[in-house]
Amino acid sequence: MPVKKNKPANNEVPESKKDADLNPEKERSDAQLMTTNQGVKVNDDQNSLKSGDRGSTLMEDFIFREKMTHFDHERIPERVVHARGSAAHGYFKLYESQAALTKAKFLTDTSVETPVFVRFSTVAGSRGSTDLARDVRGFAVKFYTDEGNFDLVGNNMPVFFIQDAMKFPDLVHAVKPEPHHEMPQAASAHDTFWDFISLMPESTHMIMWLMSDRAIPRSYRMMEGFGVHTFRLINEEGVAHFVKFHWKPVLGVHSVAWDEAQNISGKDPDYHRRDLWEAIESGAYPEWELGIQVVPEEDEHKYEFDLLDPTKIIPEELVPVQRIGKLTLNRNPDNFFAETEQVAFHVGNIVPGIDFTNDPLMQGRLFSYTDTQLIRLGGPNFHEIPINRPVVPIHNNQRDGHMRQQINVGRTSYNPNSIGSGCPFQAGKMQGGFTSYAERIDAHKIRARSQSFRDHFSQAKLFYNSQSDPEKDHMVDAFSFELGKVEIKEIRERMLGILSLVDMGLANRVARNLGLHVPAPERPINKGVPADAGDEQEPILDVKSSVEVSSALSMANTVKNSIKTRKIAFLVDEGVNDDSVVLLQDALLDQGAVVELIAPRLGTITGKNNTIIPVNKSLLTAASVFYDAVYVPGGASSVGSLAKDHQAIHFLNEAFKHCKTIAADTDALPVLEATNFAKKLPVPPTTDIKAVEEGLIIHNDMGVLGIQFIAAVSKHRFWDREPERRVPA
Ligand code: HDE
Repeated sequence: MPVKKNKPANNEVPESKKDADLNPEKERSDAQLMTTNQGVKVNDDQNSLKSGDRGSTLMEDFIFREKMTHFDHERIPERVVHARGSAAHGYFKLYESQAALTKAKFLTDTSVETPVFVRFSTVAGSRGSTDLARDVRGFAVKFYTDEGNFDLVGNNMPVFFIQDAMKFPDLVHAVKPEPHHEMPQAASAHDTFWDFISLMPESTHMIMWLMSDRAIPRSYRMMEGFGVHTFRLINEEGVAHFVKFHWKPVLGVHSVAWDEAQNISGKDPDYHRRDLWEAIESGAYPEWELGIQVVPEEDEHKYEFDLLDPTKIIPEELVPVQRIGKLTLNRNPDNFFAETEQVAFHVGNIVPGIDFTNDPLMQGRLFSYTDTQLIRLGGPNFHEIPINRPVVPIHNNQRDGHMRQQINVGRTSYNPNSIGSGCPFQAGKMQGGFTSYAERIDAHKIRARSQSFRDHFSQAKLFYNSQSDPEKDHMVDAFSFELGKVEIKEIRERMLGILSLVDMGLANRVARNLGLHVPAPERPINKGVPADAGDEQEPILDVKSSVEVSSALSMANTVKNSIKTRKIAFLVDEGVNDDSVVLLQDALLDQGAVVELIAPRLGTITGKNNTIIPVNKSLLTAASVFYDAVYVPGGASSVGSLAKDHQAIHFLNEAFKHCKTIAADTDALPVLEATNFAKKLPVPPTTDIKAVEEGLIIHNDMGVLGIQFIAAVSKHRFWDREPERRVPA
């Protein structure tokens, strides 16, 4: 039975046939008429049935009751984590067969385009919370393969806070708004979170990622994704390899500044959702390459970390990432609820050729996802919701339950049977039936953590040491901000103790901002575990990472060769030099950037050559934080007006503070001279080198200005400007 993925038949009137004639007596086709959910035509949708024209509403009004009952239940419980999300459809295409590693068809057949649905999310906030919270981002991919659904339910950070799923409810209770007053929303900067973290040294590596700029992405399209756990790939011969999955964004990995993130949260909490939606609508399809790190089974114990420990990466210097295919998102959902909200991902959805490992975090997840979806999606049949259905037919003996869609025919719902001719039969190995990897297990039943999981600092150090100076500064700021919001001094001190075991310089800088001293280092242990419970009280091991610096961990080394989809603001007013506007606009659009003209008011303006130019946004609704760069064209009257406009000057000050490229025609200099960074302006005309080093461009040759501007915008940000940024904005 072929599965219809989207748009189940409904009676919606197609957009193009919208009819403004609301005359109730007009002849219409049945398809245009309203019905109840039982298909009964409704003749009055405006009034309930009453006992007299001023009488009470009658219980027998089935039309009213059905409408209201449905409305009452329109909301389903939000996800307990990852509640805030946005998604899109697309496809995955393999570059080269991976048959040597796996028998999974979507990873061996390069002719197949596997449909996917991808949902990005924040973790801690509620459904309506801001996109720009400092948080981990979910990166969940459902591959609708010809052998069933494979879900790669990952994050934008390659490690996790805890090593055992047993601790997940505690972690989430600690980070969610505090239970007595339900504050703060979508924020980790509060006592309970840092209380927990400071008592869980295993979270130290993840905390480094969370306090880095990875936690405030510029766009979902510009972040990496990771499967986190080590999985297994199994080939036709049954040979297994360990594998880590990566998603590498074609546009590179970029973030915003923390001050900017906070600003965006107020001005457009839907910033990432809008960005994803608009990019896809405009045809600038987001793309990621799928990468794998492969470790042969015999190398399981080769490294100083345990492959099963989800608080560890495999540094790319030890095992390079091979790029094996590309994911492209090319279609926005038709209906947010039906698709983005109702999609149910599960780490346990795997296909033949892929298998689990004994990572205790992964093992716990295998239970949690179905369990949570049973309640969230109202029963055991959520796999029948269109977005969750596989593209291959389903045949089994599962029956009935809440909201069953399938009408099973016949007498048999058991196996083995003879009455139903034995159907459905089990698929033998030759017919692609799933067989688990026959891992040898010979062990005692214990409730404890492996010794090999006891190093909590080597990779936290590796991460910190791999950051560029601006990135380290941002981490100091982030720790200072978050711990500065913590009210209990002992928690702040305990955290400083943990930081001192990562890097004394980091701990001292944060301590200074908190007005505290770094306490004498104490070897931390996982606190609160009774001495007789396993061996949790054992000290943490002092392991040294065999890689000291990994360039893949710093965003400074990411792809910086394109301005595709970057948003550029042109600040304009009456009398603007329309030649400059058109020339630069054309050059930028040609490179795939998005240009918006911003003026003191909406409508149109007249250029100095009398061109009528439509304005996209007014200074009242636009803000510099929505753009990657700003350009101020010349034109005496426009320049004169903008130089006096406090909103235009604020726009520029803020763009400077957030280290963005700023360009102006030489005759627009008076506008830049009215800013707080006037003293830092280069003497025009700027050189190519200076432009790319500093991101400040002043030129009157539009050809040169265009080249310098494009080169500078592709660098993303000029973080080196920050130490001097003490520019009020
Ligand atoms: Fe999840 N996680 N998780 N998680 N997770 C959920 O499932 C859970 C973990 C991740 O867009 C829930 O349907 C446990 C790691 C994503 O719909 C829930 C543990 C990683 C999403 C759940 C983890 C993730 C979820 C909530 C510790 C990265 C959103 C709603 C053992 C590899 C998927 C739901 C979407 C969602 C449990 C840890 C990624 C409660 C118990 C590690 C991207 O089942």
